[in-house]
Amino acid sequence: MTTNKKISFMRSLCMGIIEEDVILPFPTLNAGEKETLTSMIDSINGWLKGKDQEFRKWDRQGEMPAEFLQEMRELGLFSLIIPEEHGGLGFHSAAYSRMVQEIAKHDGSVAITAGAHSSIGMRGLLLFGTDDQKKKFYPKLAAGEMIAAFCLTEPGAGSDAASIRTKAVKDGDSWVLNGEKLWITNGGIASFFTVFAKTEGPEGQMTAFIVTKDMAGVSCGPHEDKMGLRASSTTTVSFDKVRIPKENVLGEVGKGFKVAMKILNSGRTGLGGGCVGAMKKCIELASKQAKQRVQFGQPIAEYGLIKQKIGHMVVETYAAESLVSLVSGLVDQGYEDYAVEAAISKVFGTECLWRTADEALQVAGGNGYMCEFPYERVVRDSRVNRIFEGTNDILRLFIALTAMNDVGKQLKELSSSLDGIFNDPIKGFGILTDYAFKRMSQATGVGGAKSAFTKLSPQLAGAAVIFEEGTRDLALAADRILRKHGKAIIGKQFATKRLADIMIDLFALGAVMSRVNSSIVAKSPTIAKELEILSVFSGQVRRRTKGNFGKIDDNDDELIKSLADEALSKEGYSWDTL
Ligand code: MYA
Repeated sequence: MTTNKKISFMRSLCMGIIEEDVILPFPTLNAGEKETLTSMIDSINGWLKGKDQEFRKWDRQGEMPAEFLQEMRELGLFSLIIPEEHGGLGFHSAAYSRMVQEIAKHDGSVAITAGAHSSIGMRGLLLFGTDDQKKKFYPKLAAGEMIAAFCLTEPGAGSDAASIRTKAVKDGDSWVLNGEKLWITNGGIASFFTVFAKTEGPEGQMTAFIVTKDMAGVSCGPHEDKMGLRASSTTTVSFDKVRIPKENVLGEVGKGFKVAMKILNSGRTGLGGGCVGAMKKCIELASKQAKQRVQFGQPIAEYGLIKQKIGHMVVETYAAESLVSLVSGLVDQGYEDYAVEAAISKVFGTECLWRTADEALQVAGGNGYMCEFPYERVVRDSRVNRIFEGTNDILRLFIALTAMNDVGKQLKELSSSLDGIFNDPIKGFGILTDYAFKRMSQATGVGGAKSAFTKLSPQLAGAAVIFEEGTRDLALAADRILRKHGKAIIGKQFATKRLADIMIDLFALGAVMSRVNSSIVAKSPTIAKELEILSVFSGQVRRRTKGNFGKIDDNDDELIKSLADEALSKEGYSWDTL
């Protein structure tokens, strides 16, 4: 059993190393949390069930009534991650993610209101707060007396988070804050803000602060008119000469960028859980609709193309659920470096939900397009998931470049140790064989006696081969791409995205394998169907990764760039048929 909690499964994988102890066995909730979670889920379902018409009304109005927010407070929806001794439910990552899942089954706006509070709004306090800060704010946050918001994004700083211009200047024992934040979830209802501002010091340094609504100079703009999640509050938040006591610095002065990233990493399984909940809801809606709707003399559920959609929805939901549960399990087990894994779970979960919501709407046909039914709302609500909490594009670059950075370091070490290879054959020999052995084991361990998996049931042998072949090819591809482009890889976004897509697929497959393996060990009654899911998903991963590996050398990247340049220069399409 590995005890090294510093290992990142995916960063190792890119070097061709499969750390099976990190993903096996599949994580489970502890008994205490399970019990609290179950009773909380019962209360939530009892309370939210049958409120569909109200959710629809609030979506159209673009606002959630104050009485409903009050009910959310009373049910403890703002206390989810706050330790029990401070009045909260004390949920860790997996239980929290599962809770957001349950809320999201009912309504996206409710899920985001509760989720933005816990996932990002007050998570900095949980991760970096001092005892005094926790003592002061936890009780109010747990009661929902204070609702929290995360203030990073600005008019000129979205994906490029380091380019914020909000500034805090030290003045005696306090800081003076000036600036404006944009698209702040919960902005209009929050009174606790985690705010990031540039502070003096080396270029680009920022610091995180706790700002409260009662401080003079804090104000918020009107509710934004959004495509989806319309009943949730999104506003600008402005700071005009706001005086912040030095006790409200969160984490270290000048280390705010890392604070922001760690909050986002840690909160990502909340959004993942929300996506899984919405997907389960889509399956329920689409299945009922398909059985009720009769065309050409029989329920449309009997038709192959409807079954194809619902079957794929099931596979994607199982895969996303496995991935999100695995990542939250890693967080709960104390793994320190899960940034890449968390980013993968965000990208994968949000894209699975997008496809699932679209297909559920398609199954419902004309009804799906009518606002009277929930499908169009789920589609609108789920669109932003691919944009906020780090766009999926920027996260793909983060996923692959982090891995490439590791491989680059390894190559650099190798090449510098080869400098004196002929003068010192023994040293050189050792390093070369070590390197070659790693590469060889990638090439020959696949599926055979040397398989990297020692804890998998033989029923998973087929999937294990796909995983190991993918790992070997991933490590070789990372190596090859880096040798080809060197540092210029940063500008090679097509290649980087391909590598990220391969990593995403492999990690999702690893999560599904781990879960199915645990079901086999537990002799789960549903195992036959789970093996069917594994069979479909591993086939998809094999085909997709093969396609992506092939495109590393055989692609039309330059042509696509040329066509984009044409459209950009003309600011439109150049070939009208008239
Ligand atoms: S909140 C706003 C979301 N905004 C973002 O996510 C911003 C996205 N941008 C970034 O993440 C960064 O700027 C990127 C780096 C990644 C682009 N973990 O030179 P660098 C380290 C740990 O690459 P940059 C919202 O949307 C890196 O290793 N470390 O930096 C509301 C390096 O370290 P070192 C990280 O090029 C959503 C250093 O930082 C990470 O400037 C509401 C500098 O790196 C990382 N991740 O850009 C959602 N990244 O110096 C609510 C970088 O040591 C959800 N580093 O080498 C609630 C639930 C909902 C329910 C849903 C219902 C369906």
